[in-house]
Parts: sequence; C-alpha cells; structure tokens
Amino acid sequence: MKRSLSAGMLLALLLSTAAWAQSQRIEGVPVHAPGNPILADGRYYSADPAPFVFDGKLWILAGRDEAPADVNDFIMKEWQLLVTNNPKSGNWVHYPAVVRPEDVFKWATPGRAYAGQVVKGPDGRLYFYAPVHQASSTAKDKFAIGVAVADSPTGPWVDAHPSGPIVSQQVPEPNHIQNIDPTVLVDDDGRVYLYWGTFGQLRGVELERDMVTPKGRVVKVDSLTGFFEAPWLMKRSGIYYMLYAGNQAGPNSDCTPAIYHACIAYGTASSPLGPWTYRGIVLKPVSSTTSHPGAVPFNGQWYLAYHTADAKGGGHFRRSVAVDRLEFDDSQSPPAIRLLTPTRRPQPVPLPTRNIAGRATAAASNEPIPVKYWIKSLNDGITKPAPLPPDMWGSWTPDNPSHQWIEYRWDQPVTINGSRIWFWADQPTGSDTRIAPPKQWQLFYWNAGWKPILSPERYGTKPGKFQDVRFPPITTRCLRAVLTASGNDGNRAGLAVQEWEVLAPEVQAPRPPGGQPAPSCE
Ligand code: FUB
Repeated sequence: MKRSLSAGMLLALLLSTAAWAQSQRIEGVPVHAPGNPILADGRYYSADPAPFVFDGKLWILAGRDEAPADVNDFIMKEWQLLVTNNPKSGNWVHYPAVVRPEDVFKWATPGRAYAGQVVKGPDGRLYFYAPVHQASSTAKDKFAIGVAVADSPTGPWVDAHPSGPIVSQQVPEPNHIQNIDPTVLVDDDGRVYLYWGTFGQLRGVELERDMVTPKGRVVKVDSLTGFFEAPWLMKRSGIYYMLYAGNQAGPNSDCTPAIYHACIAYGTASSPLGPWTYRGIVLKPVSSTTSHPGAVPFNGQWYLAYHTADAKGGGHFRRSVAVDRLEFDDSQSPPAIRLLTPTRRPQPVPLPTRNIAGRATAAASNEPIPVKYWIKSLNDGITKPAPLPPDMWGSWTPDNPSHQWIEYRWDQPVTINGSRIWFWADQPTGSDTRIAPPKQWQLFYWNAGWKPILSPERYGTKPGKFQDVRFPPITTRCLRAVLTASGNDGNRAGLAVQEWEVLAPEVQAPRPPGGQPAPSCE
C-alpha cells in the first residue's frame, strides 16, 4: 500500500512538474508577416501546419524543423503555435515551444514530433493527435499516435489515453504501415473520425465521443489518386473533403514532374468513411519536397495552411508555414476546390547578372527524365550542400550509356562567353557505379550543326562546386554540354548536375523564361 501510494504520488508530482514545465515555457512573441512564409527570417522553422479556430482566433499548430542545412532528416523535437485575429493583417503571435512528446506521453521517446492536429471535442476541450515514437514498441516502425487534452492551445497538455497510443502497428488493428499524420473531424452530429497514414497508405476509423476509443473497423482508402501522405479531413456544406499530399509523378502528370515532390490533391465523399472520389489538385509542388495541407473556415473565409522552403536558409528539412485563401467553385457539384496560387512576401528585386540560363528551356538526352530527377533544377539558381534527387538533373539507370547531354534552348539568339557547371556525385572520380563526376565534358553550340567550344581538357570535373570555363564570345540559340560517363564498357556510372549557368559578356537585368518552351535547333 505504502509503495503504491508513493508511486502514485511520484507520478502526480511528475505530471504536475511536466505541466508546470510546459506552462513555464509558453510565451508568445508578436510577429508581423507581410506575406508568406509567416516566420521567414530563418531563426525558427515551422512545418506540417494544422489550423484550428479557438476562442475566436485562428491558430496553427506546427512542428519545428531543426535540421542543420546539410542534414537530410526530420529533426523535430517540439510543436509550436501561431495565432492571429485576422490572417489578412499579417499580425501573428508565435508560441515557439509549446510541447514536446516526452512532456505529455510518458510512453513516448523524445524527438520525432511529426505532423499533429488539434481539434475541439464534443466536450469543448481541445484534443491533440500527435505522432510520436513509442519507447516500448518492438515493431519495425515505432511511430504511434497519442492523444493529449487541454483547455487552452498553449496547454498544459496531458495524456488523454495514458495507457499508450490509440494507433500503432499493434492497435486498433495490426498493420505494417508508418502510423503518422493523423487528421480528425468532429462531425456536426458529434461523431468523430480519424484518418492517418503515409507512403501511399491511408487508413480511417470512427472514434467514440471520448476522442480516444476506436469504434468499428479500420477502413483502407485506395481511391485517392496518387495519395502519398498528410491527409486532412474536413467538411463543407454537407460534403466531406480529403486534402492530401499526392506524388503521382511524370512529365504529363497534373500533380508533379518529380516523385520526391508532392502536390496537394483532394477527393470528396458523401459519408465520412467514404467511398472517396478523387477530384483534382489544390496546390502545385512547393519549394520543399514535402507538402502538407491544413484547411479551416475562419470568419467566413476558408484558409489553406501549407509549408514551403521559402524562409531564409530554408530547405526540405527546414520548412516554414504559409497561409493563403482557399476558394471553392460552387457552380460544380460537389463544389470543387480551385487551384490555389501561392503568395509570397515582397521579394527583393533580382540583381542584374551575367547568367542567362534562367531564360532558357532545358532539355536532355535521357528524356523522359527518370521521375526522381527534375530537369528544371538545372537553371533554378539553387545549389544545396545536401541535395535530394529532384534538386538536380540526373541520368542514373542500372545500365548507363557512355555519353549524356544536357541542353539549353533560348527563343532568341544569345551571345555568351562563359559557363559554370556544378556536378553532383556520391562516388569518387573514376568510379564505375552509382553517380560519379564525368570522365570529361565539353560544350557545343549550334551553328547549322553542333560546333565544339574549346577542347575537353579545358573543362574541370570536380563535383560540389562550380567548374568555370571562359571562351571567346559566340552567338547561338542552343548550347549543349556533352558529358562522358566514368567507368568502362562493362560498367559505367550515372551523371548528375545540380546547376548549370551560362554567362553573357555583360550583366543584364534578369528576365523570366518565356511562356512557351523554346524549340530545338536541330
Ligand atoms: O514533418 C514530417 C513529415 O513530413 C510529416 O509527417 C509529413 O506529412 C511530411 O510533411
């Protein structure tokens, strides 16, 4: 008896200490955001936005990306909040460190504070659905969904189901998926629905009104075209909508040209557990490889929150929350969601530059380009210390040819006298496998046929920095870089280029590419 009493007292002390620690950390900081992203100065990254309305204000729950610039991983230790009375004003209050997994779920490990959602339950309290790692899990994938409850968004949050997660690879039904990205809707009749999933697996289940107990069987949804992850369940005028990150990729896909990127797509249903019908695209791929939607009505207007890599120093693992108006087309049945045009803060005027690659259409010998690479990254002006495949053009296949070429086509002749190329490689020079620097490369320009520029020994091949070449001015409409793969006839490495600049003799005001692809010179 004495032992259990002191254990109980200890637990109470621990819980109250965790709650006290949470409440001590919460202090709001005013932020003025004259556009997207809301937090833009690179001091705090914010990802996986989940908007909700509470106390007449628009709140956004977000994770916090803390990965260094050269680390490709979701380093996410805590959740944060943004709140505004009026998103149009640009005035927000930022609560930087609201809660960490280990503050609330004594069964969870620190870190992996992935995409959560806060909803108001039928009892008026706030419920926070949080994917976290379950410490005691023996499953291959330790992600599990816990539920915390609070009376205010800033907490203190306490575990609403202290015996453990409500979803894992063991509960409520065994599965082999990664159990993340929960989304919850409390329907007009007070019934509660939970969906979750990633890597193409979407699951749904009804919950009891207690917000934590599964009711009925888990449904698998496979009718939402290109579903990848990040489901967001919502209801408008009696229609259920499921927004999600889709990655059906290809040169003619309406979603994304490169599979690592995602569009936000959506489907509708007339019942909360489906069947779901795919309807189209809400948002084209953003600057981060992941995309993540959350939408709510606030003061008569729907808003979509999503994240991008657009903040200072941003990246695929250093994302930042953006908000834009979401519009419906009520002339259709069911009402369609209009494609959203993302807005930005006022941007600095681009500086004059000698680099005219941005105005060209890029083409390559390996079209259609494998969907993990992205040819438009050749002339997007971005180089990264740790790029992902869609940050580059690449050519790897299990059987690589001896040569590949990449080409720029302008709609009018241009005069040029230099070029810089940034190779990417995961293998050393001379390797015959995976991706290696080219054995050599050389530029050719079009003048009634392809004419060489300088001899191959004038071209450097080091990866990870620009390799510069200067030459006497030439005028052309098409420029080709012919790359020789390293290796030999038996095995050859693939090739990859992060960025390829072409330099005019004098700086010029930057001009955007023309609307139509420039034609080939051949
Ligand atoms: O932030 C980690 C993961 O990235 C989320 O769970 C996914 O939805 C994607 O945004």
